Amino acid sequence: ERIKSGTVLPITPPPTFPSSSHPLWPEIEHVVQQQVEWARLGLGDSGSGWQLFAEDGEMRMYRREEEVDGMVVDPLKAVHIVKGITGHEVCHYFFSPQYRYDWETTLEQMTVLETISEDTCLFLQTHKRIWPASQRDVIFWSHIRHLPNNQDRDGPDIWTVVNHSTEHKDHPANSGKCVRIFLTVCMLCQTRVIPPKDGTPITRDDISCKITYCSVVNPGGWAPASVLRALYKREYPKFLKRFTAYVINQTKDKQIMF
Ligand code: 16C
Repeated sequence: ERIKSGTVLPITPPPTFPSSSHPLWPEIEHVVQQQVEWARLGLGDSGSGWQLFAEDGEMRMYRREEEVDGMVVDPLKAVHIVKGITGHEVCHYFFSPQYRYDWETTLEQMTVLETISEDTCLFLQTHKRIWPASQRDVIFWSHIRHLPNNQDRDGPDIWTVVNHSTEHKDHPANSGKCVRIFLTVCMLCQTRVIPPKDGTPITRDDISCKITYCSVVNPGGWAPASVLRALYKREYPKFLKRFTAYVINQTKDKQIMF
């Protein structure tokens, strides 16, 4: 139906490693589809409603001011173009638990509560406390997916990671010292390759990755709007710059992972 009506939004193919019997699976399918469509829309026509709040080289970060019950839940969209790395590499380092302490500076502790399948995990994370607010924790499933481009032969493949809050019976929200955060995050990556004209093999100089990072975080408990917005303004650019530099550094002497 979508192909007939000519829209460019992808139909999300089934996952490479089906975990379709897991109780979370219908939600994962739905949220991944929705987040990929939202990320691919970019800023929409003329970027309406999106405020640029940080810019550094190719990186641009936009937010919309939104509050729910007086609590800041500003949606964020960031776009970045990074030379020398692929979307598969970006998503691999973003998804895989073994690298998280290397790049996630606000992290205090990370636990993998469940490995649902090779492409889907359940995480419990506690983050550093910002005085005088209470410490925050979060439980989310994380899913990595390759979306091959079979509709537009010239268009790039997509790799994505989607993180979305969920519950866990052994870790009820707000039962200990932490206030539970709720989040939805999507990292969407498209790789551009310009093969050398002389026919020599593709090197890291010939590739770049367009990253779209979208996030909505509900802080879970009240914190002053000005403090939260100042925190976003400082922490999101810091995260995306540090994380992409980390991927460049990790991959520079390795074979390109397309
Ligand atoms: O997407 C990112 N990371 C993923 C893997 O960890 C995942 C998790 C995101 C958790 C985001 C919540 C972070 C809460 C941090 C609390 C503040 C600590 C600041 C300490 C400063 C020394 O998707 C990358 C996430 C980049 C995070 C940017 C910061 C977002 C601030 C959210 C504020 C929440 C309320 C804080 C209450 C005062």
